[in-house]
Amino acid sequence: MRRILITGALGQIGSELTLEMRKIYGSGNVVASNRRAKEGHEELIASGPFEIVDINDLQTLSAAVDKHKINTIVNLAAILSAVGERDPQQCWNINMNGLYNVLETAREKNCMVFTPSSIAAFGPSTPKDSTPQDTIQRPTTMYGVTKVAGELLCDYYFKKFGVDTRGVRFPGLISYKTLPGGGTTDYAVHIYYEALKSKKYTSFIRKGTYMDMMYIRDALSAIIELIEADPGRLKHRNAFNVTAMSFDPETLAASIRKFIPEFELSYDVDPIRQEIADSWPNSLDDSAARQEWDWNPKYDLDSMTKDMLEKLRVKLGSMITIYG
Ligand code: NAD
Ligand code: AKB
Repeated sequence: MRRILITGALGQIGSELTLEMRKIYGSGNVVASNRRAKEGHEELIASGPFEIVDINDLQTLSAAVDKHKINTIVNLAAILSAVGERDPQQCWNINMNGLYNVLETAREKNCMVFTPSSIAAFGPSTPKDSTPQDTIQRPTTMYGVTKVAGELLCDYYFKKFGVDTRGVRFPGLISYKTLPGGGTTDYAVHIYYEALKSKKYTSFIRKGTYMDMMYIRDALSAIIELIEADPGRLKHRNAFNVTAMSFDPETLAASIRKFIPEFELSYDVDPIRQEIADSWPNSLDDSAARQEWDWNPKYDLDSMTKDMLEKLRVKLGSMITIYG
């Protein structure tokens, strides 16, 4: 039986993954944790076990694993790209020293570890289109540096110590429950909120900047499917390219206009986040994930837009009419 500890569970992914995993594995078997409790997550905290765990505190992490007889750690605690450029020391400390604590705990207590990498693990010298699974990785952000190093560290713990480590390189994730935590792809979430508030949005990412993206429903499936995948089929383990779509702000606005025809997009480019976006791929080749564990996303741009707008309209109490 799986006994799962999710770190960083009150973030964009964890706040949805916890509830999804509780449906599948049973509420009592999925322990949510975060370095602090946050407002707005009362439902999640009440729906099963919750612990305050800072992954930089090895003793507390280890005690939570013992207390709940954990055999699977899903490590979502991290600092994302834009915040990471503002505070690179904190980014290194949490993304690397925290991950090291997670892996050491897993080694000592015989746990599986899932930890996500990102398209940020690539850099300006990586092939930009249909970026291969195995290719040049020379990222230019601290976040990207920690993501490549994290991929390698997870590979090392598997080869050296036999820890069952697994992970994917997520693209920008789009969701409506919890706002993203300070990344470069966040514009693609904010745009839906503003479309439903004022029918207009000012993008901090320039027209023509393509990045891979994915709807949260597919991201949750990727995590659960890879955790449950037959280890005998896995050749890459820790850094599978996964994607569902690639678009620039104009393409996204065109999709929103199918449902809100008056929607207007303008630009006020943020040079720091633009530079980060320019260093990332336009589109990924995710054939290894498709071959090794049958990865197959369900949402394309328009089906994601429809669901986002419908769900957010209810959440925001928006009176704007959605067509289509
Ligand atoms: P997020 O910023 O929304 O959430 C991170 C959570 O971790 C927050 O609740 C934060 O309070 C918590 N946290 C921070 N430091 C901690 C610490 N030391 N100990 C315990 N908790 C701590 O992030 P997310 O979007 O949910 O991302 C989760 C993982 O997925 C990260 O590794 C991220 O790099 C990766 N990822 C996310 C995306 C995306 O678009 N969301 C894309 C690619 C990869
Ligand atoms: C970010 O923009 O930092 C994240 C990511 C793609 O890793 N969304």
